Amino acid sequence: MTQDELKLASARAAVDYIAPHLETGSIIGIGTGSTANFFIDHLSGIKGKFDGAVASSEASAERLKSHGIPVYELNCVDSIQFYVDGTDEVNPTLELIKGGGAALTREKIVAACADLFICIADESKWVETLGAFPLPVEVIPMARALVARELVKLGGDPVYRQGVITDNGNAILDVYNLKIHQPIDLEETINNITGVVTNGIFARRPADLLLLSTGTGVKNIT
Ligand code: ABF
Repeated sequence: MTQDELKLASARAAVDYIAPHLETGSIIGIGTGSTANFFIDHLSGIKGKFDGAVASSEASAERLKSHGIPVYELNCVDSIQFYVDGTDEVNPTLELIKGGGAALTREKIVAACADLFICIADESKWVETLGAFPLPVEVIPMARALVARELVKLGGDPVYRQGVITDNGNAILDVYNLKIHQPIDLEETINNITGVVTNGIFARRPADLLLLSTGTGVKNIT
């Protein structure tokens, strides 16, 4: 199977997983990226079974609207039943590195509101230890150099993602060569650097369920 076929299988599995639980009034949180796009496209087939969605990016909001799925502001909904999103890396305790698509802050906010966070991924995203994928850090633009110096003190090699402005108007630093053996500690340490908006470690609030697509089928991992 190609990587896209694996992503599609994971996205389909997520729709199959949530469909029996949806009811009038259900709101689904939607991630960003190519796997999330497959999920949005497949979700449109059951759009009558839930009320609408909250999107983690302008791109996902546009895609949802193009399918006729209502998109709500997060501040206007009481609860999010499921948050479904892809990832850049996932470890055996379902801690993640996210943010390759620059949507990490909104993704983390929507995930924080969700009753159940379902991560959808192909097997290339599975790692024993997080950190081979450069860690994205969203920063207030005027603090970019300050934050970069602090990240070097933590042992990382930050690289400014040229030409990228997040949906929140901020910059992204991609941090190479971090060994992330204590994901919760590092997530908190980086978040405490003045000028950091958020970082792409999702460990304080990891995924609850991973639908990992492999050549022999989709595995449900909790
Ligand atoms: C989002 O999309 C991100 O947090 C992650 O960076 C990326 C994964 O992309 P893809 O699904 O295209 O591999 O979920």
